[in-house]
Amino acid sequence: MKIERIVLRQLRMPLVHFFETSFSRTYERNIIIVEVVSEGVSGWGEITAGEHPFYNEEWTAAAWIIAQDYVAPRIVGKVLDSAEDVNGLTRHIRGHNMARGGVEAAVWDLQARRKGNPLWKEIAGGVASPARREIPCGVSIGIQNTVDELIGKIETELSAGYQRIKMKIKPGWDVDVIRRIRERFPKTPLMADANSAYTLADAPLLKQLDAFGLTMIEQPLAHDDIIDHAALQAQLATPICLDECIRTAHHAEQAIRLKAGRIVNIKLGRVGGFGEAKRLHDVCQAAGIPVWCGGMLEAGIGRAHNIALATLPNFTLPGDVSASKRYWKRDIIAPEVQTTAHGTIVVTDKPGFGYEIDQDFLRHVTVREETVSAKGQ
Ligand code: OSB
Ligand code: MG
Repeated sequence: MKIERIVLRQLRMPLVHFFETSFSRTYERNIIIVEVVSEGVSGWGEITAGEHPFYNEEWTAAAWIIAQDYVAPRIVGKVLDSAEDVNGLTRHIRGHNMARGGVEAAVWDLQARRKGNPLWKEIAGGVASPARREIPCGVSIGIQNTVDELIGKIETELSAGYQRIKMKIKPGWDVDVIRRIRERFPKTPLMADANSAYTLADAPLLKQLDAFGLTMIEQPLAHDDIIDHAALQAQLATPICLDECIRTAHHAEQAIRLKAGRIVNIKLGRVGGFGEAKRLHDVCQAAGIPVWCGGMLEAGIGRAHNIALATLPNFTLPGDVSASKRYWKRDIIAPEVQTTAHGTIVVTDKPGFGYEIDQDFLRHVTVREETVSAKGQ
């Protein structure tokens, strides 16, 4: 497939409710959407960088420059045998996996649409049906102003059917909060995500969480650390799930070798797209490490890509893939992503990522647009 042009669009979309992690509170997302065009067909991807370089080193403004000046020019004008090629063509760009991954995912969507295949089929190498037709869904609930507000949110999500509750924690919003939540919800599968807010010196505090039967604690230590996580895991009964520190399949191999965690959260952007996400999935599967699909407050395109990813066989745990309406008054895809009463998303058989772009609304929320074309065109 000859890539004729890549259109980048920056969107501004207010969240229906602020989302607070240990590193910041977000009210509005600035998302970059990638459209890759070949012979009249468009493939779509989403760059999942946040508004600030706090989750990892990427953020919208930098991701835009990397996508426009480094990633797109290496893809536009090329004839690709497969979407697999994008990773190799951009791998020498150090870091910036989200910018690379948004473009890579768009090329996968393009490839699927050109063949009339659903994206899940394309990424799984043409299998007749996905490993699962319904994706088990959990929710990630940010830090609230009060524990009572958090309890209210959990009640809402459980009555919507979601299968597990993830809470964000940070120093000062941890053991006492989780204790109250566990008392109020004795049987609910609960987990906590610290987004790197602690150090190994906090091991005694984190050990107190063992009393609450959490299914896992996500990325308690530094965003780039594996070694201290191994030391911490040796002291905790609660399984550690790694997020930020796993950016490649090779990182997962190293983390598994060191016993730095027992579960891995796979995010398409963080690892640079479907090619690396699949390799990472396979490494974990071979080692008996279950994975689940993480989220980055995506709009519909990123959400739909996550659904496709979560059909792969080792995504056995509920992910942070949830309904559009939890984040958006109106999404940029139609229909919006919806969940069943038992907390699943049903995978579609439509071509590509399986939903339509709501072009009117996309235009409405676009604040910046730039096209990268092949030289001489
Ligand atoms: O660490 O999983 C995370 C959102 C922004 C940045 C990091 C994370 C998150 C989430 C949200 O937990 C998951 C979602 O998109 O629902
Ligand atoms: Mg996380």
